[in-house]
Amino acid sequence: MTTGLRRTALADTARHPEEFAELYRGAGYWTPETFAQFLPERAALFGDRTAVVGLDARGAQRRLTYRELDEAASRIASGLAALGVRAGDRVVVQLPNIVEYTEVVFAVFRLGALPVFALPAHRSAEIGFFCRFADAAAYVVAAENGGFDYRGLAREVTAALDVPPAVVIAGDAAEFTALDALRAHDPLPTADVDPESAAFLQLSGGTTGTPKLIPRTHSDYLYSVRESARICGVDAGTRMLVVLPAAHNFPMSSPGILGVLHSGGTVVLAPDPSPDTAFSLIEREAITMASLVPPLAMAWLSARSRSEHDLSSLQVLQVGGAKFPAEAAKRVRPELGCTLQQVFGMAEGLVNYTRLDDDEDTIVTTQGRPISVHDEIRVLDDDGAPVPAGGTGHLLTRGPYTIRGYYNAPEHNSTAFTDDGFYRTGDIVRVTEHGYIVVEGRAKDQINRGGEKIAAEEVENHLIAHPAVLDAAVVAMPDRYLGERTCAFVVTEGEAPKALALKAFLRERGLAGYKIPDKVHFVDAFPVTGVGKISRNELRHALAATFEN
Ligand code: OOB
Repeated sequence: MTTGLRRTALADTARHPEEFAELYRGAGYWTPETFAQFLPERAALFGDRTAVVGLDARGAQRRLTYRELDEAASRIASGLAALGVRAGDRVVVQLPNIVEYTEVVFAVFRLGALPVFALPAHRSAEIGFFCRFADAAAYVVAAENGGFDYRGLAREVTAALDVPPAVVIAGDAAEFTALDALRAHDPLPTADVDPESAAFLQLSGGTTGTPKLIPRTHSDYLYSVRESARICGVDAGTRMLVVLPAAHNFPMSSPGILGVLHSGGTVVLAPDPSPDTAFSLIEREAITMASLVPPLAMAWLSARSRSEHDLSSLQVLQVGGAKFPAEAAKRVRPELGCTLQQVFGMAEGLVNYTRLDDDEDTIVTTQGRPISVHDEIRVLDDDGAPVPAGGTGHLLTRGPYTIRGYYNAPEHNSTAFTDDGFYRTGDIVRVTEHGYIVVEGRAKDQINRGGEKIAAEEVENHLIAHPAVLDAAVVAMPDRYLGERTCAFVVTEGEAPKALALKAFLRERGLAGYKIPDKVHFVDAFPVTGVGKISRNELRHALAATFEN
C-alpha cells in the first residue's frame, strides 16, 4: 500500500510572534534541543541504565536500557521510512501502556515526523477523524488490548478513507505490517529538524463538534519537560509508575515519561490502572513517583487499608486532570506516606504544580502555581474586565509553552484566543495572594469525567444523527466518584428509542466508550425564553441546574 504523493505539508501553525520567541530564547527556555535527538543523546548519557519496564504487545515482561530503547527506535524509524513516512508527516499512534509505545514514539520523532497522540479508548469516529484531518501517513496500533481487537478498528478506518495510512500493528499483525518486521531495518541517522517547528499533535479535551489538534513545538515542549522535571525533583534515581494512558499530556510530560527519560530515571508502565496492579508494581520496582486522576487517587486511598504491599519507596503522588477535593487531598500524606503534588494542566500548554516543599495547607487546598515566571495569567469577569485581586473569574494565559493556535482551525482560533495571543482556558479560577491557582469551576461546554474530557457538542452531533432524535443537549451531572458524569437530554419525535438503544447507536457510530452518556433523559421540549429559543449555553446550564440540589 503506497502512502506517498497525496500528503499535505504541515499547515503553518500559529507561531509565537518574534518578540516573544526572542524573549523565550533569551531566557534560555527555548533551546536548539529537539525530540529527534532526545533519545540518542540520552542513550549516550545513560546507556546501560534501565529506561523502560513493562509488558509488550504479546504480554511478555520487558526491561529496556536506554541503549536498547534507542536501538529499537532507530530501527523502527528506518522501517517506517521504508513504508514511506517522511519528515513532517503525521503518524497516528494508538498504543496502550506497553514498551512499544516508547519505541514507536521515539521512532517517529527520530524521523522528524509528528505523532498524533490517540488514546486506546478511541474508536472509528475519533481515529477516522485524526487520520483524515491530520492526513496521516501511518497508523500504529496494538493488535489487541483490554479485550478489544484494534485490527478490526484499523480495517474499519482504512476502508472509509480514500487514501488510507499504512497500518502498523504491535503484536499479531494479521494482513497488516507487523511492527516487529520494521525492526529488521538498519538504523537511520537522526533527522535534522527546526526546534521551533511542531514536534507532534496532541489532542484537546475539546468543546467543539470535532476534536481539535494541538501543535506543540520541540522548543516549547522540551522547556516544559525540563522545568517540570526540576520542579518535581525528578533525577536519575526516579522510578515513575505510569498508570494513566501514556499518550495523555499529564503522564507524558508533567514531568511524566519524557521528564523521567530526560533525567536518566526509569519508567514503569502499568498494564491496568487497578490499585492491586499498581501496589504490586510499586513494591516490586521500588517506585518513587506516580501520577493519577482524582478517582484513581481515591481508589488507592480506599484500597490502601486492605493492602499488605510495601509502598514505602513512594515519595511523590501527583494528582491532576480534574479537581481533587481537599477532603481527599489531606488523606494522602497520612495514609499513603508520600507527598501530594496537585497538578492543574492542559494539553494546550500551561501547567501548574504545588511545590514539594509547600506547606500542607497549600498542597491540599490549591492546584499549584505555573511552571514559569513568564507564564502570564489573567483572571477576567464575564465582560472581559480583570477581577479584583483574589477574585474568581475566567482564566486566560499565554507563555513560553502555551500554543497560539490549534492545528488548521482558523475560525475556532479566532474565539479561543484573544487578539494579543492569550488562550481562553474555559476554567474558572481564583489566584491566592501567593500566586497559587484554585480551580473553582468551568465555563466551557465540556464534561470532565474523572479527568477524561468530553465535548458536549461532539456527543450532541452524534445523538442528533439518530433518525428519531430532534435535538439533544449534553451536560455534566455531579458524581461522588468521578466528579462528573455525562447526561444527555434528548427530544425525540415519533416513537422514542430506549436509552440503551441510543447508547448502542453511539457505539455503532464509533464513538469512544467514555463519551457515551451515562444517563439519557427524554424530554418533550427544551426550555425556551420569551423571544424564542435560548442559546445552547443557557440551555445546557438550565438543564445542568436540575442536578444541583
Ligand atoms: C490535563 O490536560 P487536558 O488537556 O486533558 O485537560 C485540561 C483541562 C483544564 O483546562 C481543566 O479544565 C481540567 O482539565 N483540569 C483540572 C485540573 N487539571 C486539569 N481541573 C481542576 N483541577 C485540576 N487539577 O488534564 C492535564 C495536562 C497536564 C497536566 C495535568 C493535567
